[in-house]
Amino acid sequence: MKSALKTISLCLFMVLAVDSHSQELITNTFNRQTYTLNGTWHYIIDPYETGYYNYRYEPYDQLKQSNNSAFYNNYHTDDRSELVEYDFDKSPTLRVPGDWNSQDDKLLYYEGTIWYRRSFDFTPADTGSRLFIYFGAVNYRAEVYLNGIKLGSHKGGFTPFNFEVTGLVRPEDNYLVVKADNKRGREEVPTINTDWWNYGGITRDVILIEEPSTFIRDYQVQLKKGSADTISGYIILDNVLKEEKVTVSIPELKIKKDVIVADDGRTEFEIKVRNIGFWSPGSPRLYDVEISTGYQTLEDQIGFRTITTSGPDILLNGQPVFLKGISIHEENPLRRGRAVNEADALLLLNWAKELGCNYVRLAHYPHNEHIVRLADRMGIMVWEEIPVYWTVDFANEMTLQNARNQLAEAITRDRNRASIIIWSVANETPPSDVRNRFLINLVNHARALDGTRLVSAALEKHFRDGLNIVDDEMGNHLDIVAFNQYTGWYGGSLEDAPDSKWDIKFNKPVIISEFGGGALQGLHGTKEERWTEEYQEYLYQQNLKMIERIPNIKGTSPWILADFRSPKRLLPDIQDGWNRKGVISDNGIRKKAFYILKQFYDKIEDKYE
Ligand code: GCB
Repeated sequence: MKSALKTISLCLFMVLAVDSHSQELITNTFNRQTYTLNGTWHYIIDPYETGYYNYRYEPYDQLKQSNNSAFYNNYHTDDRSELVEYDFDKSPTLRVPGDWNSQDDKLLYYEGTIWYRRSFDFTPADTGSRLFIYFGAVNYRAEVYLNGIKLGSHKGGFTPFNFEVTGLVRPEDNYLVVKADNKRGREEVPTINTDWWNYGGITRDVILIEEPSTFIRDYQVQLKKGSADTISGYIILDNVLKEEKVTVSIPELKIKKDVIVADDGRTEFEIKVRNIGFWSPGSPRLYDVEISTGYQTLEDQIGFRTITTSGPDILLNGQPVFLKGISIHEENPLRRGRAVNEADALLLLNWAKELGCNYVRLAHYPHNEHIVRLADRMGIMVWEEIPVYWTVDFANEMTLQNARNQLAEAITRDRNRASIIIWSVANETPPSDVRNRFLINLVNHARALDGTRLVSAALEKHFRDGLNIVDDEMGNHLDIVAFNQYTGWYGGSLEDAPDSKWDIKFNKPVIISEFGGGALQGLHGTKEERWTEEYQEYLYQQNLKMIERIPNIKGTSPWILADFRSPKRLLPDIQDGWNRKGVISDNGIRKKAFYILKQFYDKIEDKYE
């Protein structure tokens, strides 16, 4: 077996198929017939992309595809069309899912290409099945090959993608190869400048999905916008050859509705319901929903709630709600790496619960599906965001298309999660016409993909003539006016904070999407001394006094739940590569500010507890 593997692994670059981008996303992989490809994968560090480009810097993929292309006709002194100088079997291994930076010391700062390979045997349960390989996420760019055949590529480090592999999988000795490349790029999303660690690799689950030849690929089953008694949505079947009957049932609500899917594969439906038990933080009720065809029954666990605004109020199921939140990065500070599984999600959301939160801001990119499914079950409302962060290349059409694609992949994956109440399209982007055009495009895209949720973005405030002003043009286009402000950390006096004056130009709900300051856990001093827990504690006291008085304030998500790694944080003995604004330290210890925030939340009455 070992030698056979070696021989086939040498055929890695025998690319037979045309490069294609990833295909239509399969949703609800949690309830499908799947086989994990997680585990240990061999890896090769390839900073010069030697496995991808030949000595004329021509991609092997393209050489193999087009033997009369400019590539092929380039002058070659000898035949170097296949790489032989590598050996996966003798190479070390990494855990998948997982970032590479935290698994091998020499990869801590690595940004570039790593090749991964996993071998597997597989026999489908049914011989007529279709097979797909699904990646929860690869940061940032993935090129994927199965048994030497290029399946395609994907760009965007935080969203899922899949490829059909029907007919390519054999009973034994399959080898799946991924080129993961986390090089940053000026025109990418995010761009080169971020305040978080650029964790590389196959950071989320990899699975093989087995489906019948015609299958339920995607659907939405949610309360219709503006209605508390009509469930509406759509169903998409893949490979519809004739009209098909599909049944949507919610046994607990005694719903059983037949719909017909025509041969374009898609149908929309509406179902009247009575006595629905709404999802809320105090009662995170999920119903078993079944969608069935003649060949398949797909289950999901779905909560039903409405989320709307009315003037300055956010209404959950028609009742005003205050968002008691905290911002979270997708990182387990205790393991010092990307959060990758349900245990990591539970650690983070349990901390948020302990703080008294009913809401989290999952910053600054879509987190893994484990955490949003857990938020559904734990009753925590969620702000989900795409990494349009700071200064992406707003004038660039490709950058916009990339952001739109990441937004679509996030919404497609999560549109049935009751916990998600807000799609955020950006964080702290500098206002200009070209930026407005970019963001308005994303706002419209989000609304077109999912009209049932609120759309926002974390904006900024500015200070003029003794006034804090929020007048970003985007405020006119968003459902919620959210902005970050760092009074007492990046300027502004803490002493005067409670009396600060605010001029917010929009009659909409206001969320302070970030505030905070850094403290090294265990460092003590006076409240005037930066980096001490006492300074951070005072900063929270004063900011919360200020926030209470901000007109139309309907929630906040301070920065941030836990200290997180950031290459921008250079101060020796204090930061050492960590952003220290966590209310919990990198060893899980609550700082003093944690208790100030908790007290503040505990005293806000909440109808939903
Ligand atoms: C911000 C950013 C966040 C940073 C934070 C900070 O405004 O949105 O990503 O980490 O400030 O700590 O400066």
